[in-house]
Amino acid sequence: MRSLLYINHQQKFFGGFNKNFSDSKFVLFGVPFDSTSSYRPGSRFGPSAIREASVNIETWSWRSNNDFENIGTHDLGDLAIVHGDCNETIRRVSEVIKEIVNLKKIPIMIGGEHTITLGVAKSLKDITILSFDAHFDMRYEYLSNKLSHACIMRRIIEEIGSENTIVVGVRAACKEEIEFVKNNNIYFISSKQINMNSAKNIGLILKEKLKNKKKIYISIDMDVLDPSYAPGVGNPEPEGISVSALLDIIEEVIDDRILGFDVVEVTPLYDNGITSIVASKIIYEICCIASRFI
Ligand SMILES: [Mn+2]
Repeated sequence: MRSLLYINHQQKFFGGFNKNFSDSKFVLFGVPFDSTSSYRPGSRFGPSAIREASVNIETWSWRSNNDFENIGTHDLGDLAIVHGDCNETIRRVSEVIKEIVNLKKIPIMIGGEHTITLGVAKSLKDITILSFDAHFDMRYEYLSNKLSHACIMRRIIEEIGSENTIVVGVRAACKEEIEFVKNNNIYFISSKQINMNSAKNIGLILKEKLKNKKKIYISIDMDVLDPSYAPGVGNPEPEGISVSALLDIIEEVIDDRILGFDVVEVTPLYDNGITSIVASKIIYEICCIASRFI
């Protein structure tokens, strides 16, 4: 059976290897769920596309002077989701996140549609969610659905409070959302503010804003990036930010308070492969940056 040596299992795990659970600070899982996508579905295929991309790029981080291979993750696999049942899927996300955090590990969740982040807000207390997103996602309901991806930050605010919710890179909104943001004093930074300034300075402003917060969770909707960097998303929006700007900002805000992060909305059906690669790169970089502090 010498020929079995030629069989390659590396694409099963993020990064091409699976560190054992007890030695891993980072614990990754996929949530292949896209029940409420209103435009371009397919983010249920995101986790496997991101894993496949991850084994095809290099792991050295020039930002951190470190190698993701020195850090690694334990890849749990994918959550058993319930297609069509947002409530149950979100409940399962929240149970898994709670257990990982209770074990003093950092969860990395790969989506899936953005709705899954509500599971995080439901399971963790005293957190601030820093959401990188082209959209506010703050409609009260969308197409008669209060659990739509287009309402998810509104539901998150109901869980953790408007003072603990920050949206960065936003550039798409409806009138209802603009009024809601104004009335509730929600802090946001538009993509225009980022594109007209140095991303590092924007990061420093955010760092200051976060200075009294206890725990920080980062949610990255890939549509925060300009569609030229990340075409494979459910709702692309022009005038986004660059990959470098996103990582420059993240580099300034991450410290030992990071509780976990997610990368959502990659839709491989509309991708030329780049979006999954960028998603993998973002995960590698965040792990390398966070490892300086934890
Ligand atoms: Mn979005």
